[in-house]
Amino acid sequence: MPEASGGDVEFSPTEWVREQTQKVLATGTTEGIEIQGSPIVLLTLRGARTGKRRYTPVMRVEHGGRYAVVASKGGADEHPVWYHNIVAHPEISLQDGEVTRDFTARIAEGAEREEWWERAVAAFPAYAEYQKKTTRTIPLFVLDPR
Ligand code: F42
Repeated sequence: MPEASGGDVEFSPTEWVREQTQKVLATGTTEGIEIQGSPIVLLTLRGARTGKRRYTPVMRVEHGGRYAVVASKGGADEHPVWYHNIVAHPEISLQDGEVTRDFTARIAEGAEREEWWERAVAAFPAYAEYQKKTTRTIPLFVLDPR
């Protein structure tokens, strides 16, 4: 298991996020990791500037083999840095349980966003509170399998 950042891989500077990420890499599964009783998935992204590989855990929002990714950052007023990484490099990987698949991410808008936002809040009710905390519309990416 990679213990520290370096080379082409960078881990989150936030300790609890880094620990959850390294647990997934060490055990080979996202199973057993929950926040407020909800499961997570692990994204592999490319840094917008550096091109380095970055792991980003997010809540599991799944429907019919497709996923949504919610750039909530706990209701902060700015997008998480990884939002910009996905916009720059939308071809990403997602690990759910032991399975890692490749997807292309795109921002959802209008009715499609509404539909997925409801699924997201059902999967992780705190998203609704996060949206109330900020004036920005929290971005939601839909992942299409590729
Ligand atoms: N965050 C969410 O937004 N939504 C979720 O559903 C979510 C769930 C979740 C579940 C488990 C868990 O452990 C964490 C979870 N998080 C969730 C937190 C998420 O993983 C991120 O930690 C959080 O959203 C903050 O993201 P961030 O990208 O803003 O993080 C900062 C602290 C960070 O890591 N910064 C890096 C740094 O080194 O400062 C980013 C560096 C980076 O990406 N650099 C780019 C590059 O090219 O390498 C360039 C950036 C640029 O400026 O162009």
